[in-house]
Amino acid sequence: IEDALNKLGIKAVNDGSSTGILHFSIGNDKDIHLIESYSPVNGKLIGKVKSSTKADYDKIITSATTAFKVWRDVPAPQRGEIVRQFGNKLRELKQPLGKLVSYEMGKSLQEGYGEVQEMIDICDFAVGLSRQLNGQVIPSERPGHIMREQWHPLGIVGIISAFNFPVAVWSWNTALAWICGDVCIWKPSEKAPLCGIACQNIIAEILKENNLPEGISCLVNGDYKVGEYLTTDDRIPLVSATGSTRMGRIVGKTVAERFGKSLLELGGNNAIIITPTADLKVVVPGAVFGAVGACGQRCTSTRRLIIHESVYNTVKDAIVGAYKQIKIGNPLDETNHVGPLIDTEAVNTYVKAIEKAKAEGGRILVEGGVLEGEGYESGCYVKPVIIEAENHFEIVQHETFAPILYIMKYTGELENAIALQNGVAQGLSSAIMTNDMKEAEKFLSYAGSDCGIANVNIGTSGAEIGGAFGGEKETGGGRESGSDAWKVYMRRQTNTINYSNELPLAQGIKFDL
Ligand code: UN1
Repeated sequence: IEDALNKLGIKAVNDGSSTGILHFSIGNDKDIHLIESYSPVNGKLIGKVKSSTKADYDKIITSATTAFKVWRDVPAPQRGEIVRQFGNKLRELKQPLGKLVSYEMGKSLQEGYGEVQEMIDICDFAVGLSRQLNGQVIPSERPGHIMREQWHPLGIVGIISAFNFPVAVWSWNTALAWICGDVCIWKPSEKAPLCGIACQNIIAEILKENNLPEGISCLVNGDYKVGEYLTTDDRIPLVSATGSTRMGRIVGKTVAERFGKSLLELGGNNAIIITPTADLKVVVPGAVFGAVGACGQRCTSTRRLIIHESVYNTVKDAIVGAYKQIKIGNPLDETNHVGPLIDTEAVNTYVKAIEKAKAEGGRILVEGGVLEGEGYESGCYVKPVIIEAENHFEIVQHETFAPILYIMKYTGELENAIALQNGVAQGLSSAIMTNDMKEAEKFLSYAGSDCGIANVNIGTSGAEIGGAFGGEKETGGGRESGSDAWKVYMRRQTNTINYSNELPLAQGIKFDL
């Protein structure tokens, strides 16, 4: 990992001195608070990062404000060129950055690389988009008039991201925000601060090489208190926040109070419906990867399987059988499927959730437990669990960020499965496994899944960047990444232009003087 850190320009420190906020001075010494980043892989300290003070924040916001005035003057396709260079740098650094993601956050190395690939993909997408921030021309009801719509940069975009996708979620926001002409201030999760510094180093170098102000990309570190600097600051017109519903409720309210916009990407409680015609070859890897990938810490992780009674036992046996093959261990070893949870607090939450499910009447099909002994010294490795449960159990209604899969039966028609699937407070991702065209279309119809993402014959996780990503209900309603998600990073302006010599009023109103 030292080699990866070196390539990413991070000097690991174990001596109490600080790293981070590389581009802004450190403020008053007595205010210094260090965030320690421990790897869940082996429990070792990777480094310490200085938590931003209010004084740091004030400097940063000034730097961002000045940078915005420069950046908005740069034509959009040229902004795209900067993002293209950023994407190329990520291609070069995919190995070390993917490795750092895996080491600091604990997801498998493959998934760490996959996350960096998502960053590269969104950069490519943003480069193309930088020539397509098109508005519309709208026919006017008045003679000699024309209407049009323009998209202007918003200003400073605040980004609050979670530990589970410590680099990709930032890039989905920032790559789009940049080509839109915005500048960004990012507060990464305090559980993965080194990933934040690595990304900041990469973009800072590119900005420098292009003689652009460093304030185009700013980094602040710290916990929710630092997040509050962003949410309460009316110089920040948009705050994009990814994390728990609890966090989103506070962020949404605080930002709305000052009439800011927020883009919320919150919890999921994602289900796969498995119908009588489902193909087991697709069901098993789809469900298992969905449930145990990133150790159940994706917001798109599969939490529930809703299986038709006629195939219930067959599907259950196949999935339980597949769980026996899962190898749990050091995520940097590519023969392992599942790495650790983020920290021991997450382990406690996992343990408690299993107890609660049992107390509510859940039946354990694959036993869980915290792993001990050689290779598991960090105390963060747990066994993926399968529990037969009912949808209405309180614990099933709740998102637990851990590899716990609840399975349940539906009887009769697909409508019954859809009712279960929609019968939770969250609305992020959903899937149906079926070879029946009518069932697939019904699931995708207005009467089907109520989620932002609805898939057919693939699982709930692993979305491509080209689509808009996000969900309804307690998931927060935000959309980021592909499709026309860019529009949230811009302000829309409607123009009516009169090129006649008269001044006719709209709606035929007469106002003769
Ligand atoms: C998240 O967990 O916050 O669809 C994002 C997926 C990934 C992104 C997940 N592309 O699973």
